[in-house]
Amino acid sequence: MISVQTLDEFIIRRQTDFPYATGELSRLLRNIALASKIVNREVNKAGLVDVLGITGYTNVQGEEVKKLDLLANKTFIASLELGGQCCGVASEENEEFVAFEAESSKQGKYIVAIDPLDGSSNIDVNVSVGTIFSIYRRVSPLGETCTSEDFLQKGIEQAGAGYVIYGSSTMLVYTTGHGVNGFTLDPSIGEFCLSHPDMTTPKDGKTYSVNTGNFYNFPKGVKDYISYCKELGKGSDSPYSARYIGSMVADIHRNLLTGGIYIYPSLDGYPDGKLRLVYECNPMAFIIEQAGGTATDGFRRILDIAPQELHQRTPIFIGSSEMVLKAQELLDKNK
Ligand code: P6P
Repeated sequence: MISVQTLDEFIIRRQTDFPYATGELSRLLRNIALASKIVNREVNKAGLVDVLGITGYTNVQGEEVKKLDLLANKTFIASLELGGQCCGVASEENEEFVAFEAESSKQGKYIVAIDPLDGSSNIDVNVSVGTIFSIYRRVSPLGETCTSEDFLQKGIEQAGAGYVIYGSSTMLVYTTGHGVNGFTLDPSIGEFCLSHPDMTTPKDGKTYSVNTGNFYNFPKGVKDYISYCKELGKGSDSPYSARYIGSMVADIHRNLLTGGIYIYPSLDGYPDGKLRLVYECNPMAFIIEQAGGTATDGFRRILDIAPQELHQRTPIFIGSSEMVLKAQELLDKNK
């Protein structure tokens, strides 16, 4: 009988990684996992009940907000507020961070930044979507409401980060700085079970994920890297593959497992690209680095960038180190 290790059991067992741990980070991770099970239920039945479609609202990004976005946002914020270990949440869906006012919440040691449902444009066409979360120890005093400084820490300060991919199966992948582990949801028991222990990403790969529809709007170095990938395939019996789902979590998850690079660069009209530093790029960069990969903005390590505002964007080159370094080499040539 193969012994199944649930996420709860794993978190508690690994709590010893933190000799001074009081169990609060463990409980916070379990709150996130609980919320993701609820979101998973809604995502899986989205086609059956009226949770699809547009709410008529737009979020701070000016993107149409779909009902599942709102539901996911409320679910994660509620679970984190009820859990008591978190004193506030920043979300893609909220212009300002949410500071929890309950006295018990003000004692929370952590803050969370989250993209509750990334890739939501794929919801209506049944393509994988994801949740991305980033956990920091607060820098503001315990017992007070959290402040913007809590949310504008460099990515290198993260206490934890993870993503949930709602795909052919639902997986939760996370790190607390001691490697990366993946858990697959077993709906028959409602538990995330350890399925991908100690995840590492190949140093090199042959998959490049970038929206080549923007090719003529990319910087020359990015164009040169895409051409380089295509050139390597000429006459080769194992050419590079272009794989782009339009869902960052799904693309990066695949590349983490099989090797590859995901690129969302700056482009004409979007000097900082599209993806947000605080709740998309930093958590994914922490995970990829912990798995042995690399994440930069084309020039600087993502985790070293000091955020200036909550929803700021950054270009991102993330994945297998050899591929990111090659892209960076071509960018440097065209500075
Ligand atoms: P484009 C989804 O909206 C997202 O934030 C990422 O998940 C995805 O990789 C990217 O944007 C897709 O953007 O401009 O290529 O459609």
